[in-house]
Amino acid sequence: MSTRNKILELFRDHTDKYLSGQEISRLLNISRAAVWKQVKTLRNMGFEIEAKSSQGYRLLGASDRLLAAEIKHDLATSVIGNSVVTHAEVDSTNALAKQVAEAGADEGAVIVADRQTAGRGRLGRCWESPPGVNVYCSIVLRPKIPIQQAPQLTFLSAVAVAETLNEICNLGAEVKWPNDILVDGAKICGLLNEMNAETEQIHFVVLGIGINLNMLAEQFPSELNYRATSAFLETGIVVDRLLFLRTLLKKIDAYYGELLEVGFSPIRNRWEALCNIMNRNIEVDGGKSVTCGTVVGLDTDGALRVQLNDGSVQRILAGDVRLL
Ligand code: BT5
Repeated sequence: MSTRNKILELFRDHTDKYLSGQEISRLLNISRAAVWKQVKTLRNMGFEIEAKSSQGYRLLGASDRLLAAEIKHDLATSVIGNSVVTHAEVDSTNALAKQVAEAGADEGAVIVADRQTAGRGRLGRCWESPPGVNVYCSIVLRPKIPIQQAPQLTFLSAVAVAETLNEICNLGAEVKWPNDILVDGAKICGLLNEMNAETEQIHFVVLGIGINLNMLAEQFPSELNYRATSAFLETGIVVDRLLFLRTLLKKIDAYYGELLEVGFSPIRNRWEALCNIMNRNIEVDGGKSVTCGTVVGLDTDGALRVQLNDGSVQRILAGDVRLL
């Protein structure tokens, strides 16, 4: 952890009293000049730090910039967020998470960026990632589950994001098979889960999550081929990104533990309850063929189960779903 984050953690742990420069320098084994320099930087970052002569410093208010120490503080998760790294700017949090996973990062490592310069969607598409408004994060997992079950993690993250949007932002978010979260039909979140595995063993999975929280209409690219939205555009209320991300990480942690312990059923039930196409007539364009039928559920490998007119049930593994 950087010196700055260590100081921040000390402040967070002692909001009820002043910490003198001398005390901080002793606790962290740094010079008093270094303490002063870091306090100045934290103030520039938006932290309100009171200085009282002969008593010391005290944290009054937190900045909205997502910082590792703030995210980790009292997070009380068992796996997710064991390590958290935040960046002002990266090309893609998924790319970085894959690098750290390949270098041996522990399960639960979280990479967060304020801005992405090359945020990635599926199939080489881009994810628009302006600074200061949204959440872009990637989580490294090393689940001991069969490879065929890896898609369960996409549904797990979809449920966690939709529930967090509904709880924190009071939205009626729905999940769209396989990897989108929608509000009134407009995309508010995209998930990009990438796996590194061989034959029967998963080395790691990176859960990539991009959520539009405070994004303004003019920050969306004009050439979007479908409707997109943000929590702010839906409610007119600015979302506390830190509170949102911490709630989301706790939820993912709880659901991940549950998945490993009791299996996919509880996640599947929650996903089906949040899914806007359950028991409805749809058309799936799979590229080569189009399937029409009624959605009857989700399989353990993430396939969508669609009942055809003749009563048989077909498993859809990929394609674009349209409501009829
Ligand atoms: C996705 O792809 O929806 C997955 C997006 C995952 C983004 C996260 S952010 C953190 C992590 N690090 C990364 O580099 N990526 C992940 P897909 O279903 O292919 O949708 C991409 C399409 O969504 C684009 O082609 C645009 O049409 C549209 N789009 C781009 N930016 C958007 C935004 N901010 N909000 C809504 N739609 C967007």
